Amino acid sequence: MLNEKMEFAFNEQINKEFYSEFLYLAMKAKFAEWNLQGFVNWFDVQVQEERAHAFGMYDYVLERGGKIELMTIERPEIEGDTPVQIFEHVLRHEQYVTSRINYLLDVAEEVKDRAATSFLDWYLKEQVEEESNVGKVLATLKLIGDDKNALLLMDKDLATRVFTVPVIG
Ligand code: OFO
Repeated sequence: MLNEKMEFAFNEQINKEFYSEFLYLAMKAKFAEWNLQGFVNWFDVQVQEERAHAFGMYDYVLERGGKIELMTIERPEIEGDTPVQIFEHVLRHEQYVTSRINYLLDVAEEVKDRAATSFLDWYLKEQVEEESNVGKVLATLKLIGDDKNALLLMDKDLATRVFTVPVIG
């Protein structure tokens, strides 16, 4: 059985993972407008990952005998209007998500839910990977600056990213 505070924290985080899916869907459309199809693919993989993160927690709450309370998903607002600014926003967003996973881990510790701690460790490792991936894309974008040919080469490279169903927990 899940402690009430832990259950609420999981439900909030499920909402934030779905919000991440929405945010990246909005960003995907922005890159589609610019016809940067490799970036579109990158965001498409990101969208699928966020959905998997949300469902991972959803299934876990049910597995623990908890109650799912779905919350309203906020309208996504993209901060910025250039690839660099958008990836700066992605990085800020992922750093925020990392802080939220740390909060869930704090709650798990507070209510002495070791099973939840062990489950959430997967999310913490995933956040390290998320921040690192986004950081690399951002660094490359900053490096290429206004060079359109380099941007197109990068776009080609991002087209190769594939989604693999994560084994969560
Ligand atoms: Fe779910 O990791 Fe990004 O937000």
